[in-house]
Amino acid sequence: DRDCRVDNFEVMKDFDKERYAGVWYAVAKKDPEGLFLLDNIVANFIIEKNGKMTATAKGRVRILDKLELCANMVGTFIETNNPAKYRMKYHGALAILERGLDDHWVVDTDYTTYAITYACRRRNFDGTCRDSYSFVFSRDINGLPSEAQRIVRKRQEQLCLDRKYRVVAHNGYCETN
Ligand code: FEN
Repeated sequence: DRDCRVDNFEVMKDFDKERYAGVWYAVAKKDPEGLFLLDNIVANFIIEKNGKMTATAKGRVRILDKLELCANMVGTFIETNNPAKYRMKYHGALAILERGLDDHWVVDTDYTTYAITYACRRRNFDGTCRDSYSFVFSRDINGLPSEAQRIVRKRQEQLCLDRKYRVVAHNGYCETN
């Protein structure tokens, strides 16, 4: 009954990047395999004068098993035929940080309260996702109102990721480091 094939996931219809721009706080995330941002994740989406979307993201990382730092990541977004489906090229301000090219799908947003994004890095042969990550973003660092939480939970189920998310803590780490 539930279709977990990535190509059949619904994404935001008539996605408007101008309304999406600005600061979003990650309040929950589903991690991919390997290295990732730990917590204190804040993204700032910008529409450049040429109309292209870029973003910066900060988040705490632990490198070399010991050292904690605040990673400053930069993403540039490549548009596709679907306005809610981007390819995101990203890199860190520090060379030790990972770089890559991921999907960046805006699954749902009301632009003023919540957003949920999805990236599938590796697919199984049946079209389901082998390695994904997903963010629940909020305009408010303190989290989402219950109406938005209800919508987000439904979207998480539709992405076949229900109960895979962890809360993203915010303690100001990346404002001082
Ligand atoms: C997103 C918001 C829009 C802008 C960007 C986003 C994605 C950021 C990603 C960050 C990955 C960070 C990693 C850090 C790292 C969607 C939030 C850009 C995908 C992988 C380590 C950890 C340990 C180590 C080296 C590097 O590289 N961490 O020894």
